[in-house]
Amino acid sequence: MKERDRLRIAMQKSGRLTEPALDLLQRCGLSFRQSRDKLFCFGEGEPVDLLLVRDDDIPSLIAQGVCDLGIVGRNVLDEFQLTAPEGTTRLAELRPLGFGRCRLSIAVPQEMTYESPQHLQGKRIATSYPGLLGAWLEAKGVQAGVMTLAGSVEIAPRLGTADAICDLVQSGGTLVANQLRETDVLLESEAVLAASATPPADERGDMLELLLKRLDGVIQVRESRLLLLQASRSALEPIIRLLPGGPQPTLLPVAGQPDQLLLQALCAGEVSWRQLEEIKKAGAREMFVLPVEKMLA
Ligand code: PRT
Ligand code: ZN
Repeated sequence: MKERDRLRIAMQKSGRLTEPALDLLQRCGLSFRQSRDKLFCFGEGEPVDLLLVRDDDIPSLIAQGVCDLGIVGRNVLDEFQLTAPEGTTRLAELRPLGFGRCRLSIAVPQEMTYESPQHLQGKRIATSYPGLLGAWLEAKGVQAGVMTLAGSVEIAPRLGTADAICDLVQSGGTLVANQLRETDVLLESEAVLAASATPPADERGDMLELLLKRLDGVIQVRESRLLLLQASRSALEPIIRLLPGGPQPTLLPVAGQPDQLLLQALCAGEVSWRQLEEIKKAGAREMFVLPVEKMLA
C-alpha cells in the first residue's frame, strides 16, 4: 500500500490536548505503535497514522496536505484561518470534541475603568491571537494597538508594555494572580477535529467517513447514562415526565407482579441525585444509573 493511502492525523505531541486526544482515538478503536522519535506513530489494525507535533503547526500541516485531519483547539484553528495568506487551503471544523474547553477573553487591570469595548479605544492590547482580536475589535468599531506576544501575555500590563490583554482563560486563576479581570469573551473554545474543507476523494475519504461515525458514537456514549427503575403502571406517566432528555423509554414486565414494570431509559447526560430523588418521589423503586460503554444505532 502506498503511504498516502493511509489517513494521517496530526495531534499535539505533549500538552493539554495529548492525553484526551489519544484516549478518544483509542475509544474509536484505533491503536498505535509509538516510534522511537515519537513524531510518527504507525496505526495498527486500521490504516490511520498519527503525527505528533506542536499544536500551532497542526492547521498548516492539514492545509499543506501533509495530514488529513487534526485535533486542535478551536482558538488555534480559527486564528490560522484568519491570518493564513490568501490562497491557503480552507479548513473546516468537522466535530467539537468536548475536551480542552476554555475561552478567549479580554482582561484589564482590576483598577481600570471598563464599561464597554469602547474603553479599549487607543489602548495597547497584548495577545497571542492577533487575528481573532483584530476581527473582534473591527466588529466593535474600536481602534486599538495589537501587540503580538508568543507567551506570558498576562504579565504585560504589570510590565507596563500593554494596557489590557486578550488571552485564553479556563478557571480564571491566572487572571486573579495577575490582578486582572475578565471583561469580554471573544470565543468559546474546545478541542475540535479539523480537516481540509474538501475531503479526500480516495480510500482515505472512506476511512474518514468510518472514523466520523465511530466518533459520533463515542461522543454520544460518553455523555449517556442508562437509567433503570421499577414502578407501578399508575405511576409511569409522572415518572416519564421527569426523565432527563433522551429517546422514548422501554417498558418491560416484571415476573410475578402484573402491576409492576421495569423502565429502561437512555439519558443524554448526567443524572443527578436531585433528579433521582424527584423520580423516586413520583413512585419509582430499585433505581440504577449505569454508564454506557458502546452504542451503535
Ligand atoms: O507545545 P505546544 O505549542 O503544542 O503547546 P501549547 O503550550 O501552545 O498548548 P497547551 O498545551 O497549553 O494548550 C493547548 C490547547 O489547550 C490550547 O490551544 C487551548 O485550546 C486549550 N486550553 C484549554 C488551554 C487552556 N485550557 C488554558 N488554560 N490553553 C491554555 N491555557 C492557559 C492560558 O493561556 C493561560 O495562560 O492557561 C492559563 C489560564 O488558565 P486558568 O485556568 O488560570 O484560567
Ligand atoms: Zn502551542
